[in-house]
Amino acid sequence: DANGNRATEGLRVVEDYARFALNDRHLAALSKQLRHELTAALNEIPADARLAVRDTPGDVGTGITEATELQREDGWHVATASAARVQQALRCLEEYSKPLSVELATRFEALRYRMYALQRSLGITVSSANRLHGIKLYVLLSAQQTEDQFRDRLELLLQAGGELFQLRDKILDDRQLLSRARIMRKTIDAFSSDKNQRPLMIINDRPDIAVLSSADGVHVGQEELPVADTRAIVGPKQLIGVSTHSIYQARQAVLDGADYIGCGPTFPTVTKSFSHYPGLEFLTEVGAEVSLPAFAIGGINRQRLPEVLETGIERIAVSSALDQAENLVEETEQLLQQLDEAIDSADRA
Ligand code: TZP
Repeated sequence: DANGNRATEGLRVVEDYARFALNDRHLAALSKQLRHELTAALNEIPADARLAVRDTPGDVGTGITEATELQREDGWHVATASAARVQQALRCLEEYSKPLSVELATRFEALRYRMYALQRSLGITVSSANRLHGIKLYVLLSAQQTEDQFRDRLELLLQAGGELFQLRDKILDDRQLLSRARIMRKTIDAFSSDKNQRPLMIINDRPDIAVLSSADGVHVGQEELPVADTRAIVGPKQLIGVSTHSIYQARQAVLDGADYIGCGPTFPTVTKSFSHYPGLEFLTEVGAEVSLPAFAIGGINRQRLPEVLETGIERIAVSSALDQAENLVEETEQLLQQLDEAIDSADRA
């Protein structure tokens, strides 16, 4: 009875964090589903039997408190402590159910595993929001030019305020790609020596190149390595981004441990051909239920940006808009300004 209360109450605290602090409908729904399934499992033990053994005034544990139980820095620490308590309570339920029913113990065990996954998704959502805080423009760079031209272009983009760059080139051979990635690392480091403040560098598709070039992350598509295998290569610190083309893929990426998602293609684009365009409707779905950083991608330019922002997605990834720009710096600055203004007016509203 005590552990049933502990676990369901703790789950409600976690759910409220997802719902009210993160505005994350997906994670709030998963918390609620878990809470309801836990209640169903607890109902295997009749409610009157549970109430009959309840003796809160006589419980020797209610008076045992540690000072640290009352110290919580912020809402996130409250949610984390609750998530840990839910796991502990589920473990107690599992162990003490064993003499009663192995089947019930197994149900509690399965719920505990789901709680671990939920805790991870919540943790990554919070840490990614911090790591990508304020980053609204994600620039995809191909590297067909000479090394000097590539470096010059990146320098211009950095001066224009670019904050996140992805090296994406499907034509260069491995050695050329690695060499461009290392140039990218050096150019960004020369621009900003503060490791915690410098613009981020992501490598498309290739965790090996991301490691060898000390990139800040790697981006994978639905047909590339899964997140868990990518993580095994790049280690715990690098960001992992995942391309998603439907709300199901977006939800799955959150559960798989992605640090951010790309969502598209939004509009037809010259950069890549697709048979299906999930478009603005998909962005609206993501905006309504996923709080993990999400970048709209595909055919986005200054003219189309307002439609994208109306979906609730505040971040974009662009390639051709800048490739086709007459003035690269001006175009980048204008895009950044448009994104800033939209977020400022949303904040005011
Ligand atoms: N995935 C969907 S669209 C795209 C990728 C990699 C390319 C970028 O689109 P655009 O139109 O060049 O900005």
